[in-house]
Amino acid sequence: MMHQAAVAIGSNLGARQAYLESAIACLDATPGVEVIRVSSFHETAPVGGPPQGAFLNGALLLETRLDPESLLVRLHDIEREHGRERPDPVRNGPRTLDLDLLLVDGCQVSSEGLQLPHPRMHERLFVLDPLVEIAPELVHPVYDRTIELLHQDCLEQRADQTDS
Ligand code: PH2
Ligand code: MG
Ligand code: MG
Repeated sequence: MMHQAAVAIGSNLGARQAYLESAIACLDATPGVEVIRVSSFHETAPVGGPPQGAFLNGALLLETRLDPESLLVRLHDIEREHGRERPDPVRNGPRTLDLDLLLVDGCQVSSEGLQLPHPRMHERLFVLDPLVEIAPELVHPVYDRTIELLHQDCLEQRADQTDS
Protein backbone atom coordinates (compact mmCIF):
# COMPACT_ATOMS: atom_id res chain seq x y z
CA MET A 1 0.00 0.00 0.00
CA MET A 2 1.30 3.47 -0.86
CA HIS A 3 1.49 6.17 1.78
CA GLN A 4 2.04 9.90 1.52
CA ALA A 5 4.38 11.25 4.20
CA ALA A 6 5.52 14.76 5.17
CA VAL A 7 8.98 15.11 6.70
CA ALA A 8 10.69 18.13 8.32
CA ILE A 9 14.42 18.45 7.73
CA GLY A 10 16.88 20.62 9.62
CA SER A 11 20.56 21.22 10.26
CA ASN A 12 22.49 23.75 12.35
CA LEU A 13 25.95 22.23 12.50
CA GLY A 14 28.62 22.09 9.79
CA ALA A 15 27.79 22.14 6.08
CA ARG A 16 24.07 22.63 6.65
CA GLN A 17 22.87 22.80 3.04
CA ALA A 18 25.06 19.87 1.98
CA TYR A 19 23.63 17.74 4.81
CA LEU A 20 20.07 18.55 3.76
CA GLU A 21 20.73 17.90 0.07
CA SER A 22 22.52 14.63 0.81
CA ALA A 23 19.72 13.46 3.10
CA ILE A 24 17.13 14.14 0.38
CA ALA A 25 19.21 12.13 -2.13
CA CYS A 26 19.56 9.24 0.35
CA LEU A 27 15.82 9.20 0.99
CA ASP A 28 15.02 9.24 -2.71
CA ALA A 29 17.52 6.40 -3.26
CA THR A 30 15.78 4.27 -0.64
CA PRO A 31 13.84 1.38 -2.19
CA GLY A 32 10.12 2.04 -1.79
CA VAL A 33 10.58 5.79 -1.16
CA GLU A 34 10.13 8.58 -3.70
CA VAL A 35 10.64 12.25 -2.83
CA ILE A 36 7.91 14.04 -4.74
CA ARG A 37 8.17 17.64 -3.44
CA VAL A 38 10.99 19.62 -1.83
CA SER A 39 10.53 23.06 -0.25
CA SER A 40 13.06 25.85 -0.32
CA PHE A 41 15.43 26.00 2.64
CA HIS A 42 14.73 28.61 5.33
CA GLU A 43 17.30 30.13 7.67
CA THR A 44 15.63 30.08 11.11
CA ALA A 45 16.53 31.13 14.64
CA PRO A 46 16.80 28.16 17.05
CA VAL A 47 13.66 27.55 19.13
CA GLY A 48 14.28 26.10 22.61
CA GLY A 49 17.37 24.24 23.69
CA PRO A 50 20.72 25.78 24.64
CA PRO A 51 22.20 28.78 22.76
CA GLN A 52 23.19 27.47 19.32
CA GLY A 53 23.61 28.47 15.70
CA ALA A 54 20.84 29.19 13.20
CA PHE A 55 19.08 26.29 11.47
CA LEU A 56 18.47 25.62 7.85
CA ASN A 57 14.99 24.07 7.71
CA GLY A 58 12.95 22.54 4.93
CA ALA A 59 10.11 20.12 4.27
CA LEU A 60 9.59 17.13 1.99
CA LEU A 61 6.66 15.20 0.66
CA LEU A 62 7.25 11.48 0.05
CA GLU A 63 5.39 8.64 -1.54
CA THR A 64 6.37 5.40 0.10
CA ARG A 65 5.54 1.73 0.43
CA LEU A 66 7.21 1.66 3.86
CA ASP A 67 4.95 1.62 6.88
CA PRO A 68 5.48 4.56 9.29
CA GLU A 69 7.69 2.56 11.70
CA SER A 70 9.98 1.36 8.89
CA LEU A 71 10.18 4.86 7.44
CA LEU A 72 11.18 6.21 10.88
CA VAL A 73 13.95 3.60 11.16
CA ARG A 74 15.25 4.70 7.74
CA LEU A 75 15.13 8.40 8.76
CA HIS A 76 17.18 7.62 11.87
CA ASP A 77 19.69 5.59 9.82
CA ILE A 78 20.15 8.55 7.45
CA GLU A 79 20.63 10.91 10.42
CA ARG A 80 23.39 8.65 11.77
CA GLU A 81 25.00 8.38 8.31
CA HIS A 82 25.25 12.19 8.40
CA GLY A 83 27.09 12.45 11.68
CA ARG A 84 24.11 12.73 14.00
CA GLU A 85 24.95 11.37 17.43
CA ARG A 86 22.22 9.32 19.08
CA PRO A 87 21.30 9.49 21.83
CA ASP A 88 21.81 13.24 21.46
CA PRO A 89 24.58 14.48 23.76
CA VAL A 90 22.44 17.58 24.58
CA ARG A 91 18.64 17.56 24.41
CA ASN A 92 17.55 19.92 21.60
CA GLY A 93 21.23 20.74 21.09
CA PRO A 94 22.94 21.47 17.76
CA ARG A 95 22.72 18.71 15.14
CA THR A 96 24.14 17.99 11.71
CA LEU A 97 20.82 16.52 10.56
CA ASP A 98 17.33 16.17 11.98
CA LEU A 99 14.63 14.32 10.03
CA ASP A 100 11.21 14.44 11.69
CA LEU A 101 8.22 12.48 10.50
CA LEU A 102 5.29 14.93 10.57
CA LEU A 103 2.32 13.24 8.89
CA VAL A 104 1.61 9.92 7.20
CA ASP A 105 -1.72 9.97 5.37
CA GLY A 106 -4.31 10.65 8.08
CA CYS A 107 -2.60 8.29 10.55
CA GLN A 108 -2.74 8.85 14.27
CA VAL A 109 -0.09 6.84 16.14
CA SER A 110 1.09 7.14 19.71
CA SER A 111 3.68 4.54 20.56
CA GLU A 112 6.92 4.78 22.50
CA GLY A 113 9.07 5.54 19.48
CA LEU A 114 6.61 7.24 17.15
CA GLN A 115 3.95 9.91 17.45
CA LEU A 116 1.85 10.91 14.48
CA PRO A 117 1.04 13.63 13.71
CA HIS A 118 4.26 15.10 15.14
CA PRO A 119 3.03 16.54 18.47
CA ARG A 120 4.52 20.05 18.01
CA MET A 121 4.33 20.58 14.24
CA HIS A 122 1.23 22.82 14.42
CA GLU A 123 2.97 25.38 16.65
CA ARG A 124 6.32 25.61 14.84
CA LEU A 125 6.80 28.15 12.09
CA PHE A 126 10.15 26.57 11.21
CA VAL A 127 8.08 23.49 10.22
CA LEU A 128 4.98 25.18 8.75
CA ASP A 129 6.75 27.90 6.70
CA PRO A 130 8.45 25.33 4.42
CA LEU A 131 5.61 22.79 4.58
CA VAL A 132 2.98 25.28 3.39
CA GLU A 133 5.06 25.86 0.24
CA ILE A 134 4.74 22.24 -0.87
CA ALA A 135 1.62 20.84 0.81
CA PRO A 136 -0.90 23.53 1.86
CA GLU A 137 -3.76 21.10 1.19
CA LEU A 138 -2.69 18.35 3.61
CA VAL A 139 -5.06 17.93 6.54
CA HIS A 140 -3.86 17.58 10.14
CA PRO A 141 -6.01 14.69 11.41
CA VAL A 142 -6.17 15.87 15.04
CA TYR A 143 -7.14 19.50 14.40
CA ASP A 144 -8.93 18.69 11.14
CA ARG A 145 -7.37 21.80 9.59
CA THR A 146 -5.22 22.15 6.50
CA ILE A 147 -1.56 23.09 6.71
CA GLU A 148 -2.52 26.38 5.08
CA LEU A 149 -4.90 27.22 7.96
CA LEU A 150 -2.54 25.98 10.69
CA HIS A 151 0.16 28.16 9.16
CA GLN A 152 -2.15 31.20 9.24
CA ASP A 153 -3.05 30.44 12.88
CA CYS A 154 0.62 30.29 13.75
CA LEU A 155 1.39 33.59 12.01
CA GLU A 156 -1.54 35.25 13.81
CA GLN A 157 -0.38 33.93 17.18
CA ARG A 158 3.04 35.36 16.58
CA ALA A 159 1.51 38.73 15.65
CA ASP A 160 -0.59 38.69 18.87
CA GLN A 161 2.52 37.98 20.91
CA THR A 162 4.42 40.91 19.45
CA ASP A 163 1.42 43.34 19.67
CA SER A 164 0.72 43.77 23.40
N1 PH2 B 1 14.51 21.75 15.98
C1 PH2 B 1 14.37 21.50 17.27
C2 PH2 B 1 14.37 22.55 18.28
N2 PH2 B 1 14.49 23.86 17.76
N3 PH2 B 1 14.64 25.39 15.98
C3 PH2 B 1 14.70 25.62 14.67
N4 PH2 B 1 14.75 26.87 14.23
N5 PH2 B 1 14.73 24.60 13.75
C4 PH2 B 1 14.67 23.30 14.14
O1 PH2 B 1 14.68 22.40 13.28
C5 PH2 B 1 14.60 23.02 15.52
C6 PH2 B 1 14.58 24.10 16.41
C7 PH2 B 1 14.20 20.12 17.75
O2 PH2 B 1 14.41 19.19 16.80
MG1 MG C 1 13.26 18.10 15.35
MG1 MG D 1 14.19 14.67 15.39
